Order: sequence, then C-alpha cells, then structure tokens
Amino acid sequence: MNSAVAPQTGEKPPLKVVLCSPRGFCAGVVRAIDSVERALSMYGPPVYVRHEIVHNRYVVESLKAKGAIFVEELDEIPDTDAPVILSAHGVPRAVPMEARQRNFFTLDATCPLVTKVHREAQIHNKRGHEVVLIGHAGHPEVVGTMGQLPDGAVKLVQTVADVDAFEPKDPNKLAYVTQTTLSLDEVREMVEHLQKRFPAIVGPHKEDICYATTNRQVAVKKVAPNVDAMIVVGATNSSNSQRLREVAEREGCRYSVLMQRATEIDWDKFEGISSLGITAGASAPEVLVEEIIDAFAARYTINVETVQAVEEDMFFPLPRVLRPSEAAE
Ligand code: 0O3
Ligand code: SF4
Repeated sequence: MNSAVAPQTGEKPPLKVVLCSPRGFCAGVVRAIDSVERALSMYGPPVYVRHEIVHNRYVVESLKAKGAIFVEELDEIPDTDAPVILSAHGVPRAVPMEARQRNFFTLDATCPLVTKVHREAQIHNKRGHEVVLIGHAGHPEVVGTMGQLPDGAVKLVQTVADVDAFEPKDPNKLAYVTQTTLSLDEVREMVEHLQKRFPAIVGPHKEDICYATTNRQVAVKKVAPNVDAMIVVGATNSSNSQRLREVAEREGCRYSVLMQRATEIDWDKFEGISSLGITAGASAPEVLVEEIIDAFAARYTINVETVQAVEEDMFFPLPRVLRPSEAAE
C-alpha cells in the first residue's frame, strides 16, 4: 500500500527524525539558479537554458513557470537576443563556440569548481600528460570535462577494474582529474590503484570532489549507522544525490532511498521504524525536505534533531553581467 492519506485512527507512534547538516543546495547550485532568476528579471522572458540548470524537476518547473525555456542542445533555440544560460554541470568547448557562431548572448552558470577541473585537464594536456578522468560515462559534467580536450585525449575510467585494465601511452606522462560529485571512498580506491600502477601520475593537490559533495557524504556517514532508514531528497539523474544514497547503504542503514517528493514515499517500507535520517542532494530545495518531514509528521509524533558534521559558508558570485552593481554601472 502506498496511500498518500495518513491514517486518522489511534495514537501516532513516536519517530526520531535526524536531519543531516549540511544538506541541500551548494554554492554552485545557488549561483546557477540565481543566474536564471536574475536573467529573467533583468532581461525579461524568455531566457533559454541549455540542459536542466540543476538536476531537480521542482527547480526546473519553477523556472519554467517564470519564463525559462529548457533545451538539451543549442540547435533547439531559434535565432534570438534572449540570454542563453549554460547549466551548472559545464559544457564541452564546442558549445560556447557554437553559441558564438550564432551570436547568442551566453551566460555561463557552470560551477566554478567544475571550471577548475576543466582548467586542470587543459593544463595537464598542455604539459604533454595523457589525462585520465574518473567519472560516470554520459553524465553531462563528464561530457563537459572530456570536451575540454580534443577527441580521444581524455581516457574515462569508471571502476577499479577500468583502472587495472588501463594501458597508458606513457606511464611517466600521466595525470588524473575527477568528476566533482563522486563517492569519496570509491574515488580514493581508484586513485590508490592508479598511483600504485603508475607512481609518476600527477593529480589535484587534494581532490576534485568538491567541498559540498564531501560535506554531505561526511554528514550521512555520521547519521546513517544510527537510524532505521534514510531518505535522500534528490533526483535519479543527480549524481551527488545518488552517491549519498549509496553512502548511507554502505554505512549499514537498512533502508536507504532517493526520492523527489513526499508522494513517492512507500509507507510499507518504513513500517516499524523508530528513527529516520534525512538529507538532500546539492540540487534539492529545502522546501522538499520540509514536505517530506510534514508527511511523516502526519503519521508519527516526530521529534526532529540535527546532526551537524561541518559548517559551510561557501559563496560564489554571479556571472559578472548579472551582478547588481555591474548592471548599475
Ligand atoms: O552532477 P550532479 O548530477 O550531482 O548535478 P546536480 O544534481 O544538478 O547537482 C549540482 C552539482 C553540479 C552542478 C555538478 O557538480
Ligand atoms: Fe559546484 Fe560542488 Fe555544487 Fe557541483 S556540487 S555545483 S561542484 S559546489
């Protein structure tokens, strides 16, 4: 049974709800969504957005309602003076080139931490290093990072088995970069294998997995072993959200599930629980966390506490032309 209506009879059982902190929007997502909002208010609708600005249906639908038009490729956009915004995940170099050819007014909402990885790949390439990218095939960030270099210049590895099977052109001229939203533990293992096989390999000072991905996983690790179930609020195409669900599962949580809305709650799966952890991916708005808490509050007497793993105060300024002070000049 997956009834959306809470039963009205009897006393509500107690439920401890443990909120992971940090959770939800990261600085790159805030910047990307604000870019679309700001472009809409400065230039008026329509504003075109290439790819979901962030991987969240609620966010996309809200922006659509305000006049944003989402496309997957630039060739879906008619000739226009309207702003064309590139999503937070980054794009191959061919995309801004095509935008220039078509005289689009392009606004790049790529997260600065994704752009940093693009730069790393370009520098390694310039120095004559073959670049290994740790990431997931087909994900837009991976497509964007691979597309910083000529075809075939980046070797994608997705698993430890891929690393072990990889034959470089020259093991002494090798570098690696990673997708920003992967599992810290999985990447660490893959990097260890790379370093063991190719001791001369060069890589990022720390790692390319960003602060937000790291902090959300650290918080889940604190909470997941101590709760009966864990909900990750996020979309199935959201890499960082999927990783949070996996981390909770690996930490021994009996039931770890990804969902976007309260209507997706399968109540049978939560039967008999006395504690529930909740987190949210970097692209999931807090209002959806609240909606899910409210759904549990209708069936349980909830007692909400927060486990804070790390404090966050990261902020990325908007693209220059969208900054209020710049517009006034
Ligand atoms: O990359 P991911 O699928 O996690 O993207 P989301 O869910 O839109 O979250 C924002 C993260 C991002 C733009 C890339 O780092
Ligand atoms: Fe940027 Fe990290 Fe957020 Fe991605 S998850 S948008 S890399 S801060």
